[in-house]
Amino acid sequence: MKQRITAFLVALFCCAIGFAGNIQADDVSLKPGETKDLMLSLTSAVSDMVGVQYDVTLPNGFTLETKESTVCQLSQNQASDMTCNVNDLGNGTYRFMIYSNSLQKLKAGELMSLNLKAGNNVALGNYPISMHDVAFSDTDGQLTNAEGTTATIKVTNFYPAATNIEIPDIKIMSGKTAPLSLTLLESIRGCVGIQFDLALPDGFSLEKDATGKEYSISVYQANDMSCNLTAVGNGVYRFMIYSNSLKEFVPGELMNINLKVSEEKPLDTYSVSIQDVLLSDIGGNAHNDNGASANVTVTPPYTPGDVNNDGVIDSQDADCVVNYLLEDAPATFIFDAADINQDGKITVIDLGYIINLTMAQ
Ligand SMILES: [Ca+2]
Ligand SMILES: [Ca+2]
Repeated sequence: MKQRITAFLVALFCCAIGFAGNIQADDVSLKPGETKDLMLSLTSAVSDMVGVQYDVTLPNGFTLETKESTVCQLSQNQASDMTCNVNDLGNGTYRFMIYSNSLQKLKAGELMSLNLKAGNNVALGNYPISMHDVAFSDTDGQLTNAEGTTATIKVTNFYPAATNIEIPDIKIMSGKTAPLSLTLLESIRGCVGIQFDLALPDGFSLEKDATGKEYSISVYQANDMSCNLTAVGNGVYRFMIYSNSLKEFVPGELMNINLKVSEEKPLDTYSVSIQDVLLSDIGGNAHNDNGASANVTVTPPYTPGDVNNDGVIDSQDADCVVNYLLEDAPATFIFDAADINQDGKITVIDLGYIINLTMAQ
């Protein structure tokens, strides 16, 4: 094997003989932050060759990711005894040396694939990736050069599916405030910001919390996120959330909004919606998201833990929950007051909370 490599290296310094083929790649489309296979191919079969060497130069912002601890995956189209060496020459250039240990010919078609990754902050547009300084070495130590080729990397929009924002149904006590939680189903990369309108029915409003804001950005998101809030009128509030450093919006909790309902609002279920959702990238390209809506149910006033609604939290409330769990429902049982953890079920967990509350009285 060592001799083969030596013969190959010696051949690279010998003079060229005629055209033997070339290395090429198909154009590839990527989103910022995405990794994709980039297949390199031979334009024609190359017989009696020890191997081929070529350089691949990536544009700024792109890298090759390793897969099974190498960046070079040889195609199964080629002989099974092929070996690939790769050297990172710096400045985005990688040198590949592919050789067959048994002098089998290189077949036309797929040669090897690379895991090409676009950086999170790569701007949308077209970028060249070049295969150059191609040299084929034959069994006599003769060298054939080829000029190489260029393919195009198209960095396209980063947008997730058109429905990416979700809000769950919630209950809110008459005259009180409850958090409305917004979540993202997919990450959003290379995004300057998200803008959306929150439409509330009559009788609902936004309430400032102890920090003086009507909302809080989730701790799961980048810590440099900012938010502007504008009352558009007619119960519509416009939120604009943006990252100063083009950080990724990660899937999961995005923000909580402090929703308030007036005491006069009849006990019923109402719909709140997120609409006119816009995502914008650094190129000013915009994308619409379908938004979301949720049911908000206004419940009678109650005190969490005061299950029998007699104005105090004591052992009778714990007894009520025990009876409820034993399917011996008490005459007065305020479900929402008993469901302390608000998961829609009465369990021993709620009983534990209530016993805790009675001891705190
Ligand atoms: Ca009570
Ligand atoms: Ca519960």
